[in-house]
Amino acid sequence: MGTMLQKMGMEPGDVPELLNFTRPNWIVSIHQAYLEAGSRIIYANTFGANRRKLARVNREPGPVIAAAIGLAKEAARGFGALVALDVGPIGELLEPMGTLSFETAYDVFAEMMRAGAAAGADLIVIETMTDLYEAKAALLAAKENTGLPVFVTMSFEASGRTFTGCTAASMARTLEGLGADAIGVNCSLGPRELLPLIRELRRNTALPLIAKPNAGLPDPEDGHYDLPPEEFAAAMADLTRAGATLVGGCCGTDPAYIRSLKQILPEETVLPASPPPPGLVCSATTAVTLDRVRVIGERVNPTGKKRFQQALLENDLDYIVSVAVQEMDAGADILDVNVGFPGVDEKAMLPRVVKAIQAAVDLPLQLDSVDPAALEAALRVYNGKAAVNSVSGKEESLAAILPVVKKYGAAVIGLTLDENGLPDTAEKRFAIAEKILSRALSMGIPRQDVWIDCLTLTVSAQQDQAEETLRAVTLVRQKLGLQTVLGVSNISFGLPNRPLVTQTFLIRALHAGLTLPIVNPNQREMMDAVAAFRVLNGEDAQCAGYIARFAQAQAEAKSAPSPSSMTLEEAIQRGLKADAARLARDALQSEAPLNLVEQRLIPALDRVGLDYEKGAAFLPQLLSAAQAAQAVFEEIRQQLDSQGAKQAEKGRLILATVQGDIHDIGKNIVKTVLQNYGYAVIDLGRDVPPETIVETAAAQQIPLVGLSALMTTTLPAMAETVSRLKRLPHPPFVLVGGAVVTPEYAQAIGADGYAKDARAAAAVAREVFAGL
Ligand code: B1M
Repeated sequence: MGTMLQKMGMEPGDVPELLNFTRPNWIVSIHQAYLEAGSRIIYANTFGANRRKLARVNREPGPVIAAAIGLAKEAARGFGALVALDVGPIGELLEPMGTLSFETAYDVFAEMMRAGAAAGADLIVIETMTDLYEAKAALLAAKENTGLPVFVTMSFEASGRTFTGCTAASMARTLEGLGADAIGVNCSLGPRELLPLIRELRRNTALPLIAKPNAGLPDPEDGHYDLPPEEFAAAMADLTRAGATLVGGCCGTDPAYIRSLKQILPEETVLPASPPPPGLVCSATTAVTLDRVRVIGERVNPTGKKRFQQALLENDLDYIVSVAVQEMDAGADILDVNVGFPGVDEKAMLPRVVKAIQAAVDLPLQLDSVDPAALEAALRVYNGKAAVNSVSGKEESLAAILPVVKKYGAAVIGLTLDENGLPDTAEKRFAIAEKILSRALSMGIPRQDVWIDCLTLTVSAQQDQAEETLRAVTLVRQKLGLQTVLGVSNISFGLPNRPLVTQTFLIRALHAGLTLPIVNPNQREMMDAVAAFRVLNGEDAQCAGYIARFAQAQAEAKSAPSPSSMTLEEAIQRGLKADAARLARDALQSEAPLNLVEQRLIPALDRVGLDYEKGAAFLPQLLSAAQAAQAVFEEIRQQLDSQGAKQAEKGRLILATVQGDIHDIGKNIVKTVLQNYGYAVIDLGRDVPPETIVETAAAQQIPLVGLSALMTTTLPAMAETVSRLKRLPHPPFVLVGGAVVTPEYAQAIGADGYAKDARAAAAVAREVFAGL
C-alpha cells in the first residue's frame, strides 16, 4: 500500500490513512491491482490507524478503519479474496525502553481491533513489529476483543534479531502460546536474507508461516530495492520450501512482484510436517531450550529472608532486581519469582516485580504463586513465554490455574499432591502426575509445557521419603518423558553442613532423572554439581563449560560478586540503580565528582555501548545501564550543588540535545557543571528541533548556545541547527560537544567552539562571557 501510494503521488508527511477519505479511488485501485495480480488476502489501509497517531490529525480510529475496510471490501468483491485489518506499531516505544505502558498499548490496539471487527474485516494482521512486548499487547487485544483469526509478523535485522533484541525462537514460542493463528516476518530485509529466519521459525512452531520481504535490499545511493520481480519470486520459492505458506511482499513490491510470485507458487502448498519442537521458555531476547539440565534460581523469594521481606513491604524493587541479577551472574538459566508474604498484595506486586526484573535481566521467569489472579496479572505483562509454579492435583487448583496457563501459553509445574495431601509412595505421586498431564492435554496445553515436581521433603524429619521422591522422579521421566522439577534445598533443612546434604541429594536426583533443579545458584556446591553432571551426561560438549568454569582460579570461578564486592562500574553495567547510587556516594568521599564522571561513569557506559554494538546486550540493558548512570549522576549533582557556593549569575546560555537524539546524560552533566560555575542554563531538553533552539535564542538574546549529539545519525541535525543559528541577525556563539563530535567536525559545520567534556565546556563559557 505504502509503495503504491508513493507511486501515485502521496507526499512525504501525508498521513496515508486520511487518503481513505480524500483519495478513496486510489485505495480501491491499488487493492484491485494486487487482486488482479493474484493476491488472495489484501491489507486494508489501516496500518497507522491508531488513536495516538490519528490524534495528530484530529481523527478517531473508528471511522478511519470503517472507511478503509469498506474500500478494501469493495475492491475484493468478485475476487473471493479476504480483507485484513492491518495493524502496525503504535509509533512510540513501550516501557521500559519508552514511556508507553503495556496497558495503554493494549487499550490503543483493542480500540482498533473492535473497530476492524465491526467494519467486517475477515482477519487481523499485526505487522512490522520490532518489540515482542508490543506484539503481545496487540495479539491479546485482538484475541480478547474479536473472534477473528490473527496473523502476526515481526521485522528482523540481518543479525537475526529485531532492533529490541527479540529472537525468532522467542517470537515463535511466545506468540504461538498466546494463540496467534499464523506468524512470520515482514519488511526490513529481502527474501534471501529472510531464509534463515523462516528456518528458525519452522524449528520452533507448527503454525503456518508468513513471509513478506521487501523487494531486496535498498541501494544506499538512491534507495531503490535491488531485486527485480522474477528474482524476487525465485528467492521466494526457497522460502516456501523452507515452510512459508503465506507469502507476499512488503516495501517496493508492486503488483508486478505479486504476479511473478503467483506464477512460481503451486496451487496448493502443503505444510511440511514438523516434529513438535522441544520444550522451551523464553524472555524476548533469551530462549532456554529444555534439552539438558537447566537451573532454576530460587532466591527471588521472601521465605526466611528478612531483607527481602523488608524490600517487599517498602516496595524496594531495586533490591529485588539486584537479587535476580546476582542469580543470573551465578549461572541460573531460569528465575523463580515469588513475592508471597503477609501484608503484600500479590496481585499488584507480582506484575510490578516481573516488570522490574525483565527490564534488567534477560532470563526467562517462572512465576510462583498460589493465587490465580496474581499469576494472571503477571503473565499478562511478562514479555516472553514464562513458566507457572504451580498447579497441583487438587480439582480446585486444576480448574483455577490451567485455564490461565493455557491462555498465556506458559509452561506449568504440576505438584504431585492432591486433596489427600502428598502421597508417601512414588507410584501414587506418579498417578497424580499422570492426572495433571491428562488434564493439561485435554485443555490444549502441549505435553512439553507440563513439568512435574515430585516434591522434596526434609530428610531429617522423614528419612524414607528422600528415596520415594527420587523413585517418583525416575518414573515421571521414564514413563511420561516430562521435565522434572525439584526444589532440592528443602532436603537438608535442620541439619548441620546443609550444602553437603543438599549437593549429595542434588547429584542423586540428577542421575534419577531430575532436569530442572530449583537451587540457590549463589551456592558454589550446587552449580559445581550441575557442571559435573552436565559433563557426565554428555550435555557439555568437549567438557567446554566445565573447563571454562574451573579454568580460572577457584575463587573467581563463576561466583557472583556479592553486593559488597561489586564495583561502581559493575553496578552501572548491570543496571543496578540503588547499588550504583550507594557506590557513587562512597566514591565521592574520596574522588572528585568530575573525575568520577570521566574515569568511571563514562567508561562503564562505553562498555555497555560496546556490548550493544556487538549484539551481546540489547536495548533493555542499555536502558537500565543508563538509568543506573542517572542515579550516579544524581549523587554527583547533589555533591556539586553542596560544594558550589552559588555564585552570582555570570550569564545565560542555552543547552539542548539535537533533534532525533534522546541521549541527554552528557548534556545534563554539562548543565550541572555550568550551573555550578554560576551560569543560568536554559535547558531545552533532548530531541529538540532546530526551530525551537533558534527561536529561544533569538527571543531571549542568548549569547551562548550549547548543542549535544551522541549519534552519527543526528549530526546532520546539529549541522542544521548551527546553520540556522548563524543566520540570525545577532548570531550567538555556538558550542558543540558529545561523543561523536570532533573539533574538525565542529569547524566544518561552522560551530564556534568544541568541548570534549563538561570541564572544557565551562572553560569555553568563561572565555565567551569574558569577551562580551
Ligand atoms: Co544509545 N547509542 N541509543 N542509548 N547509547 C549510543 C550513543 C551508541 C554509540 C551505542 C553503540 O551502538 N555503541 C549508539 C549510536 C551509534 C551511532 O552513532 N549511530 C546508540 C544507539 C544506536 C541508540 C539507539 C538508536 C538504540 C535503538 O533504539 N536501537 C537509541 C537512540 C534513540 C535516539 O536517540 N533517537 C539509543 C537509546 C539509548 C538509551 C535511551 C537506552 C540510553 C540513553 C539514555 C539517556 O541519555 N537519557 C543510551 C545510552 C546510555 C547509550 C550509551 C551506552 C552511553 C551514552 C552516555 O550517556 N554516555 C552510548 C554508547 C557510548 O557512548 N559508549 C549509546 C555517558 C555520557 C556522560 O557521555 O554523552 O559523551 P557523553 O557526554 C560527555 C561528553 O561527550 C561531553 O561531556 C559529557 C561529560 O563529560 N559532552 C559535551 C556531551 N555533550 C556535550 C555538549 C557540550 C560539550 C560537551 O557542549 C554543549
